[in-house]
Amino acid sequence: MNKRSYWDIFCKVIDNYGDIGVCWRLCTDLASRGYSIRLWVDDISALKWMAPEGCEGVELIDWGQPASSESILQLISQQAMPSVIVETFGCEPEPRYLDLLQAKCQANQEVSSPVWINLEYLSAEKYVEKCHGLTSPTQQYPLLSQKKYFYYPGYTDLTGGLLRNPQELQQLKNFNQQVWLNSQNIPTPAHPEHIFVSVFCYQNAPLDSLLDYLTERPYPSTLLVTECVGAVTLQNLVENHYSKSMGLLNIQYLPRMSQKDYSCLLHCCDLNVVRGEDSATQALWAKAPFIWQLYPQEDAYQLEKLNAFLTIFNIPTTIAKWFYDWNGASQKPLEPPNLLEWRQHFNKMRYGLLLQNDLTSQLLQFIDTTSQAKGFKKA
Ligand code: TRH
Repeated sequence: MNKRSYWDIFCKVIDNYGDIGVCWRLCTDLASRGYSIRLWVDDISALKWMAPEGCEGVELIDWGQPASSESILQLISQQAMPSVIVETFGCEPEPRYLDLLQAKCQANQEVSSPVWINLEYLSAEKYVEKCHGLTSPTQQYPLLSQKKYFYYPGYTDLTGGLLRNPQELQQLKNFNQQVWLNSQNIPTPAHPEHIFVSVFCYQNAPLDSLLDYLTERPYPSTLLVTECVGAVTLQNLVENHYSKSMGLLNIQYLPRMSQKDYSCLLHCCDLNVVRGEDSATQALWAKAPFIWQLYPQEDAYQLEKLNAFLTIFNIPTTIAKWFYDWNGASQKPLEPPNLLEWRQHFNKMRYGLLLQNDLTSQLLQFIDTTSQAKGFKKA
């Protein structure tokens, strides 16, 4: 695809940080491959700490601010067509934007119409393979694009893959962990059996399981608690139930960090507790095993998703019990994690996934094939 043409990516922040987290990761990955991106976000507040330095090649459009989106729309009316429109998680792009582009197509039938993608949520469920690449007619905007394509991330070859920025991963392999820990004021105890555990979770997390394991561990451990709603739950639990029985556990509460620093944290730890879909995907690329608290849904639907994930990777029962515990289907008693065994299993999983093409590479290929199929003219 011609790198001179640009992409418009739309994001609506529903709650938490996952929507904007995934969008930002996709944008920076595309920018690092030389593409120009306009990211339309209806609430940019999280990006202030997630991406304080911004990213060359990614222009932010504050879609929630009528004044700024108005002036941007005027600008767009004078510019060339985007080559790709990505609406994330069915968020529906700004209608005035679509009207403008459609009017352009009407005025000049020679103009290249963009490929319209709907990027969906990640799941290991079977339906993902069936639905990946399906289309739906864009009834109101036939001149702009006759259909949009559903793009499903996933864990198998028949899906759209997982976000994994090769350049960033290479840097993470080589970065100096000690220097990074020092920069975050995280002391490293000298004991050879000391472990770092990170936790990023929702407020209903069963943190007592984790605290029981770490306070009973016969060696020093440091629990690194990220800034999240679960941190308050943890603080209350420690004050009310564990204050006199901390054993060799040290707890450190961390401030909000950038997405890049959060990835560094995942790469420094011996066990990561993650939540939602973006942190769980990035934990896959770190060297440590992880426990995943999925985004809680109505009727505990997250358990369906969890079952699919555990099945696809053939996760052993001892590990699976911890995953169930963290997703509202506790199967106590839990055995303390055997980190060596856990690590071997997660490494196998990781090696298999690293053989697959990452999401951005696959998306670029998908767009190229789609553009050729519909006689797309390069800008
Ligand atoms: O915040 P989340 O719970 O997001 C959720 C899920 O993605 C869910 O599937 C979605 O439906 C819902 O949002 C709307 O968890 P997730 O997906 O891991 O996103 C967190 C993002 O925050 C991720 O990009 C990592 C980033 N992050 C930082 O940048 N700094 C930090 O300090 C921490 C803890 C996270």
